[in-house]
Amino acid sequence: MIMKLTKIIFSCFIICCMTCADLQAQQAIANVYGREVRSLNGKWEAIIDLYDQGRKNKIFLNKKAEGKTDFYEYAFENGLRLNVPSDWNSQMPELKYYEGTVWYARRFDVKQQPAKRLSLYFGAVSYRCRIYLNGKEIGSHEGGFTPFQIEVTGLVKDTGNFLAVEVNNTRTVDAIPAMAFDWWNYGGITRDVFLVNTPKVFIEDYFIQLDKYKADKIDARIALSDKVAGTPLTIEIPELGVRQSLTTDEKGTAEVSFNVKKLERWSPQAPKLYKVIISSPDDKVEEMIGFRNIYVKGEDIYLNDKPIFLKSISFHEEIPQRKGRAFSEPDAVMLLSEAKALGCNMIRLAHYPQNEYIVRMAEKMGFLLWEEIPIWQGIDFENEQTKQKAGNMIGEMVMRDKNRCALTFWGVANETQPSAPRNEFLKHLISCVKDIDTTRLITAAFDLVRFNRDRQVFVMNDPFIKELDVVAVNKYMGWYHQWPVTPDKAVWDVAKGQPLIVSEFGGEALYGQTGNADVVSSWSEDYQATLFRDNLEMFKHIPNLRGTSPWVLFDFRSPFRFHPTNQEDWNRKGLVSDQGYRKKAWYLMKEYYDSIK
Ligand code: GCB
Repeated sequence: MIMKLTKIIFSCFIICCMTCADLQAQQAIANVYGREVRSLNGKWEAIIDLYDQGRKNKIFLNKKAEGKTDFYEYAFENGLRLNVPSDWNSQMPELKYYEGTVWYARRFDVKQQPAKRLSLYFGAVSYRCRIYLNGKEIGSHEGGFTPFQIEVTGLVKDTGNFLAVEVNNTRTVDAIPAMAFDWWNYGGITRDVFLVNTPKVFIEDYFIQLDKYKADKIDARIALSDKVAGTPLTIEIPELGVRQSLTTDEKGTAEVSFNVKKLERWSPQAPKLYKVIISSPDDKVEEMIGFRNIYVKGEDIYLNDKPIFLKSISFHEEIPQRKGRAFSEPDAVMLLSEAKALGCNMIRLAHYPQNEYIVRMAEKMGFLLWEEIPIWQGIDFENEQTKQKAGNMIGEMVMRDKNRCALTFWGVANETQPSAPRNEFLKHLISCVKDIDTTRLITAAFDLVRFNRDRQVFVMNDPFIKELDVVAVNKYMGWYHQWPVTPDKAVWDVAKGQPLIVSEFGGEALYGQTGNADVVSSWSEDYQATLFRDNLEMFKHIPNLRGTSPWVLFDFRSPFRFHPTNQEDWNRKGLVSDQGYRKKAWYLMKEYYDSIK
């Protein structure tokens, strides 16, 4: 069952109001890429504001000196220009490690149509921002990886609008992620910026998917932007001969379930998508949607009623050769093609919601997806505000991607230690997800598996796993952990009765480095290959293993990693180097995945 859309929008809105005294941005419209949009991407003017003086000095007013006595110690014009979308770190050597505030600004003209509504949409701004239009603050947002929008109907002029965005990526203890994390703290307007034109009353949201267990029943819910009862809506799926009529209730929402014949279900082997058209008297939106069943029974994960083994891989939203964030469709093709070549049927999008180009392209190319928010170690689970923020963030992620049938897992955490506040926090996240979507599998990755010497087996003790559909374990045998027994004796007794995924394993190797295949510190491809061979052997002794996800597809940039010759700010656990060359372990993994039918 899918929950009421009005409730979704409402609960997210309430959370926004609770967590921030400022004008909070709104929940983004469903399927912005299927709307009438105008891109505001391109070169923006920028000011680096290390000491946070810009707000105090109201530089968003962009005043010009007049008369004899005026002067202003700033100007956006004729200064630094930064690309949007993109991180700032990769655009100037001085900004490589920058953490602080950067102001972005641009002008635009727009003819506001009388019968329309206009909104500003941001795919993501990292990490927090305030938005100013024509000298007035109109919204703010926290969270570097999820979209938001701000309605600007009536706030724009036909010509010469001045849009300024104050972006800050300072790490703080109450943020998500918090003070330390193993990836680059990219700042900036990292995803698309659009002006979105909609009718006055528009189709704000919809959730259309196959019933969790039935192969021929589609459940659909639609929400209008306004609480207007009696509005006729239609859902069409021309290829299936579907034309369903609905009428909105007093909340402006409508729902229907209907049966379909000859539906071809989406799968990694045949990623079939159907054109779905949703219309109201004033509005029409369409997108490609796939249909599939995914559920857990005992220790198995079923896709379209057949048990499946997840041949997964992780990557960060980063193009290593460019040393910057991925933000475009070609970037998505590059990252995903390498995963395809490896023989994967799933991607664990590490460790935060990645851009929609990646998500949509992954679905088209036939990858199941695991998506998570950056609840990555070191989170302040006792902070109520952080908990509310995390709930808001996970809500924004689920809202954006709930119509992607590829989405299989909502991940609620990575490597957390048991405690009452942690449990409460994660339960809150699960309930925020389930407020919107009860059909996907809930998971979290743990790093608590230990070898029990008395029983001579690997075990894990975290009662929280009972809250999850699938248990995931990050275990770095041969890297952070020495082998207590030989890999052929490494038997696991972990999460019995539930499906288990080894969601991370691996070790570092500098591409092209040869060395002793037994010596960890050789940082060689040879040792990395040994490590993979050993882990693949161990996997035979994990009875409930239903998927593996090596860490990681590409070497990625991380200030965590400062070994002068082997790392130089790179985490070298990639199966592929920063220059795109495959390491020896890549071929072992490929062979393993190809052997699993
Ligand atoms: C982990 C983390 C991942 C790190 C990785 C590593 O357990 O989940 O984000 O990058 O280990 O390389 O240590």
